[in-house]
Amino acid sequence: MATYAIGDIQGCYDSLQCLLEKVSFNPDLDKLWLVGDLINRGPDSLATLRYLYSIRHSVEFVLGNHDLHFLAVSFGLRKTGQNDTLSELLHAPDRQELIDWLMQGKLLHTDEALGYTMVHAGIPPMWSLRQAQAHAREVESTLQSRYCRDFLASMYGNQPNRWKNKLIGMDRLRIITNYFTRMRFCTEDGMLELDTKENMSAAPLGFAPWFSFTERKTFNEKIIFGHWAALEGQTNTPNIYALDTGCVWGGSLSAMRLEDAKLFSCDCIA
Ligand SMILES: [Mn+2]
Repeated sequence: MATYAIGDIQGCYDSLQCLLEKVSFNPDLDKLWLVGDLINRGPDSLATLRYLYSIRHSVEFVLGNHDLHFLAVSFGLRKTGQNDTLSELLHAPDRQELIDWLMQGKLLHTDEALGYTMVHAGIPPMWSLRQAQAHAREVESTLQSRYCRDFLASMYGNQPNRWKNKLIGMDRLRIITNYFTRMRFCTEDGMLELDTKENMSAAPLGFAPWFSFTERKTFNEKIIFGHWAALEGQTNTPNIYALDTGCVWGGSLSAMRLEDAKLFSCDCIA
């Protein structure tokens, strides 16, 4: 049995199947970890989600910004954008089952025995793993409560852009969600810059990649993340594993076997 962490699939179903064949994935024995952005922008969001749901007992996943966008659209709170490829999924007869499954998604998953933590975008430098877990649970429990619609309606926006323990209500949930699902660049005390999407050398003045701070409280944790295709899988940082290799942009889909950190990939099949 092995555990494979897979980068942002974004509806690239054929590439996912290629990768699973390459590692001889057996859903009865092996586990899949998915870093989020399971759907959208790519060609086959519905097939991807149906397949993952069919093997859900072998899957651990965290929600990405595209997954949350789909949930907001499915609740009628947002309109699809011109680059979205969600309409087949939105009109599928089994969409409610798939939505209900996504609503159970986490923002952070840790396996202490394996020694890895997975998030979609990152963990801000000033949070320990314990604090990050607690803050992730705040959003997860809201998504699974009767306030899920209010949350999805209020989660958009770039403010507040700085963490304070005393933040309450939707402001608090919004910045937690932005850290876990949208962050690339920040300051050491967690001020966010959410506009820049290029690689590390494009850091805006005063900002740096979230994982680059040597005083980061999770410095000794092994962290798997996606979201940042421009990194092309390179972080130059020990214990920090970037798995989004831009499949949906014509790159590749990557997997890491957690037991030995071996990497596998399949070129984009468009
Ligand atoms: Mn993303």
